[in-house]
Amino acid sequence: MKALVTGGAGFIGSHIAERLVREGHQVVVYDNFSSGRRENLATLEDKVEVVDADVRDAPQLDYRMAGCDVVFHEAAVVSVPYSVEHPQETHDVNIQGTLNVLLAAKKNAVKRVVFACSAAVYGEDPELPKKESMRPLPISPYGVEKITGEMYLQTWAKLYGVETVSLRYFNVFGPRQDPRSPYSGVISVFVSRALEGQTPMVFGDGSQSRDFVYVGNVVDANLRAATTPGVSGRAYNVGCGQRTTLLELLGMLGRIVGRDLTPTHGPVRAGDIKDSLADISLARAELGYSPVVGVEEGLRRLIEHVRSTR
Ligand code: UD2
Repeated sequence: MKALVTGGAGFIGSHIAERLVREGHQVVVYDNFSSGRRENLATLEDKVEVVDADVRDAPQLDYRMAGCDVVFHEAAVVSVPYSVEHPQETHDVNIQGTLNVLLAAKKNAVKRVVFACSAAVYGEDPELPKKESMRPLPISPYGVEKITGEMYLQTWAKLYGVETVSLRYFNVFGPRQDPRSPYSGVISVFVSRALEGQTPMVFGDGSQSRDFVYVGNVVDANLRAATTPGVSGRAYNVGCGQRTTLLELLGMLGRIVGRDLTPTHGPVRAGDIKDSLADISLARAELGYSPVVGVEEGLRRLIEHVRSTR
């Protein structure tokens, strides 16, 4: 098949592109390189078509989608705090950009669009685990943008016969997640600190928990979402179905790197939720998804990767 991956030079998008190429598919990487990086495509040189363009550029998207069977829409401004500071910009990229993808998909008769949604749609409702049937209650522009994208997808499936699947990612981690941004995921920050001999900083007492999911599992969910029949218009949680506190995470990391990683503590980060956990039974039942790489194994792979690229 021919696939277009928006955000294909980014953290998750580049892993999807890599897997598609490995399976013999034709791939167009569509990325404006605002957070995506050329290095993320190092293994794909000459194997993919790279388009340096923005999802806000509707004519360009339309043009590049010609002949594509599937679109993986990973491009987004992915930071919750950034969306709070810059709601207009994140609206333009995350909502208008998604609408542009869907318009182009309809025009080009793309068979299926798979969308990178987020656990941010659940907001701060303390009920755990999160199930797809719960009412979305986002508490940030980012969460509003992601649930809006998802609703557009559902509408497209009903109105225009473009098949769509939305994947609500929990805390994804793995190689190529940039540790240098102020919005970096906690695992990328902790791993980079651990390997540089620095002390990690925990915001709060470290008892907060997240459903950390290794990027390889997320790629697997994407491929299944693209190819499983009879799931159009649906949304699925993509996590590990297991909760890890930050202190447990540091314990695992310490064992792997062979160092004591007792952290320093700072104030609780504004807007943080306490706990997060996905119910992944729907994805298991309908997509055959299974998070085969657990958190600890994922950490090992990430550390191996970071060490090998230093
Ligand atoms: C995740 C997603 C975000 C959105 C949100 C929805 C990532 C990177 N972000 O945000 O896109 O979907 O979930 O709820 O997956 N922390 C520290 N020390 C550090 C960095 C972070 O203690 O140096 C804490 C932080 O305060 C938080 C936890 O680690 O309690 C996880 O933070 P995060 O930024 O990795 O992810 P999260 O859950 O805020």
